[in-house]
Amino acid sequence: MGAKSRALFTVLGILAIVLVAVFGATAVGDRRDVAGAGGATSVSLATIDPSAISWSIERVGAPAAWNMTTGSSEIVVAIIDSGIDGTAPDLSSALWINLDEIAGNGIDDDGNGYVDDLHGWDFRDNDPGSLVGTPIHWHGTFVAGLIAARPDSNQATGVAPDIRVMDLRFLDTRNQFYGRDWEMFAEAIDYAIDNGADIINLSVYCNGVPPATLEQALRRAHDAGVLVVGIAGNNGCNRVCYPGRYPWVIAVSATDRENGLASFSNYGADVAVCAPGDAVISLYPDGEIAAGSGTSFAAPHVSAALALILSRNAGLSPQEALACLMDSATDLGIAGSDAEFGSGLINAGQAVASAISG
Ligand SMILES: [Ca+2]
Ligand SMILES: [Ca+2]
Ligand SMILES: [Ca+2]
Ligand SMILES: [Ca+2]
Repeated sequence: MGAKSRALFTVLGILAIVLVAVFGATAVGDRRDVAGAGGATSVSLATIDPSAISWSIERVGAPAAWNMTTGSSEIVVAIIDSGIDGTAPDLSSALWINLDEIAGNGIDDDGNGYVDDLHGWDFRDNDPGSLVGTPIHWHGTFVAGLIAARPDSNQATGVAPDIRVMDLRFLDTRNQFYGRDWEMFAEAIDYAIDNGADIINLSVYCNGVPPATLEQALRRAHDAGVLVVGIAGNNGCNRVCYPGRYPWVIAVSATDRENGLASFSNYGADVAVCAPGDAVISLYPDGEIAAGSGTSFAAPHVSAALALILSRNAGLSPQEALACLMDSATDLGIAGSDAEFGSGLINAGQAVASAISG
């Protein structure tokens, strides 16, 4: 790889954060009235105060979907990102557990090639956990919160609070990855495929064209029936970045509170659907509530909506699940599918309703 392309790949990170404000807990009192179910097995809908659901969760129709399903613990979204703080009360019971692995005994009990991989693997550190080794960036926890935060501690509620998330750390402490990391990226994708993920959330983009290593890994995911959700990118221009641009990746653009395209969101013919990504509310490590912006935070709504569809009907093929989502999306912008919004704003309620077989 030449110096020029290496330079391109060095910026690659995500940097989804156009705008980030961290609020103290008291500043968001109106979001803290979600009564927790307290248990680890399922969310009690009766205890969720509708006024405590954050705007983006409501905007994608999640509360309507929850009348049909809040998610199945059998459905797993692998989050290849900067690592998850699974000690946050809202996330601790949402983590996928590798039932065939005994944690901390120094043995690869399930023989999958990873020792003590209880909740996933930290590919950045090559160790079993995001909370050991190098410090994590907040990005991955924020993504996880949007997908699966449970209203256990009166904080945030994700779109699919009863599914499970697999923690595959790939981005470094600065939320970046580098030109030497493609093999690592592919390994994380293969881990998700081999260990039962139904969906992979890739809130990551780069400004160059990745090597065949990544393309092949994403093709393997597709061939294995794993849905991959990616992002358009945050340059505010007409170009969907890789890996969102691959045909096997569902590219998501970001909308704002007025259902307009967020100023930072890339767009282009490869956009499949859109979701809120401007000043959306989720969790920081340690469970603090914050607002974040980026196409990185639009994609998790889509991953979680797909997870709800599969929770409702596990018999759907990946393509059928995706069709439920795209066909029920609310058209935005010019009539019909367009470069800014794709098929439109996802509607989890209608998508889940349409997921019944027969
Ligand atoms: Ca193992
Ligand atoms: Ca072990
Ligand atoms: Ca680590
Ligand atoms: Ca349109």
